[in-house]
Amino acid sequence: MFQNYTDGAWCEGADAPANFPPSDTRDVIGEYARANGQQVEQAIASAHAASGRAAALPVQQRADALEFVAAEILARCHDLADLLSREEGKSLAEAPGEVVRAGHIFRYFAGEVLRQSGELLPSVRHGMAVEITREPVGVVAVITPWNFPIAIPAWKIAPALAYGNAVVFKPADLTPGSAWPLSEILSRAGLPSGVFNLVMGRGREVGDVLLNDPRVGAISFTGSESTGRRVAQSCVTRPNGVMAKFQLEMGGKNPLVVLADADLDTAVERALNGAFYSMGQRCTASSRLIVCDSVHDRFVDALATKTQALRVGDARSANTQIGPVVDEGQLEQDLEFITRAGADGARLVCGGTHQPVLDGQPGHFLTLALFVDTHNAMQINQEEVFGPVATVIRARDADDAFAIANDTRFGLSAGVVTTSLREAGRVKRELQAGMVMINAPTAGVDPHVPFGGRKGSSYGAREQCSYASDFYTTLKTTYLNP
Ligand code: UN1
Repeated sequence: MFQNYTDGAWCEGADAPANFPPSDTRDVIGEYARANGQQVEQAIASAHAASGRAAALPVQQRADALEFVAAEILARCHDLADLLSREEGKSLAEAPGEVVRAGHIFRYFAGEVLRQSGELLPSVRHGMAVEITREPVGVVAVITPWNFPIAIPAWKIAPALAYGNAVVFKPADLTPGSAWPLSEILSRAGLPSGVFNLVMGRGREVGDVLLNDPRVGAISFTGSESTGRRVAQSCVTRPNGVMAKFQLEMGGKNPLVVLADADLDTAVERALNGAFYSMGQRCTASSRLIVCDSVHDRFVDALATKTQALRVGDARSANTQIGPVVDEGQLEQDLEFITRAGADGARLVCGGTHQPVLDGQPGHFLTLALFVDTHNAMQINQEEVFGPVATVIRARDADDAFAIANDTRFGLSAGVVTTSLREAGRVKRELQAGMVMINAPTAGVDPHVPFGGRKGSSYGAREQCSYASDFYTTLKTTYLNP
């Protein structure tokens, strides 16, 4: 049984259900403790008591701890990727990339610990000076989704610790297996007791306690829009009247625009990658392919052929390119979206069928769905599916394509495929998204630059890199009159 970690000790949960992998539902990964409310409160109390020690930890020791975690993740990449692939269903071709990214993020923040600085300015009042410094927030709750079960925890926990906070980490209930080794490595990193805590379990139980406890000063959340809204509401209506800081990464309905001058092979490759890799289970997935009229038919033909050629199967089989959907609930949701799109008049070119058994294994397999003849107002183009489902929207020209691309409540990532430098510059200015990808897939981001979106996709400070300090620290302005 895999336990929770509180105040420097491994501890029981209220129960410990088994965790089943999506590629073979007969298999069991392990039994992972689920904390009850009281146990979550103990983890918060332990983080709260340790927050002074976290802030006072000498920077070299902090940097060494993060470097230790980075080195061990990278050294164990093969095994961690195998576990990730087995648990979440990301193919073995993709899983190592996520693990390496987690390692590199810890390494980046190990360096960042030693690069913290402040500012010293002359005051407008004669003889006085003003100093601007950053201080830790205190206790940070990290609430993460199942789709990047090691990289997203890494990009929240590493900066939280780097900037001197204590952490309570609540991984997704579907993927505790990938969160657990990361936590186990952190438990041996030389951090004082209570600085890092792990509480596994369900959002409604564990998450809600974290959201409502006034000792938690900041909540970093990635997940669904509806849960994001709940996080925001509870952070601003805390019973003690003190609002918590919060940072939300939620959905996307990311457009990939294919302009008339695009290189077609590039366009098809970017669309395949963005729409279907990681089973489309990425908030950065290219779910709307907006294609200019003059290249539309050729693009659709080529994309349909390549989509059907992608091999769906057991995530850990060597010739699988796309694994299963993460669980039964997500599969049902994907199928509902597919049925509704058909009823709304979208034409299914290929895929969209559940395969209950593949490679001789019972799993949540879904063939890759490509819809054409869709309009932007259809539900399939307005709601995030979070599955291997892509739609093509025909645009008259570039103006029409950009207008469609922006006609969404989301604004995380947006891509364009073009050979024109002029159009590339225009797209950078006009697309309403936190991240713009020119001739690159909308998904798959670098670890050392800001990550985040606009509109309904995100709220609060950006994640990753030195910009993460905006969330994980609070500024202090000191006036010095010598
Ligand atoms: C990526 O596209 O590389 O939940 C990362 C998600 C995002 C991470 C996407 N927060 O899908």
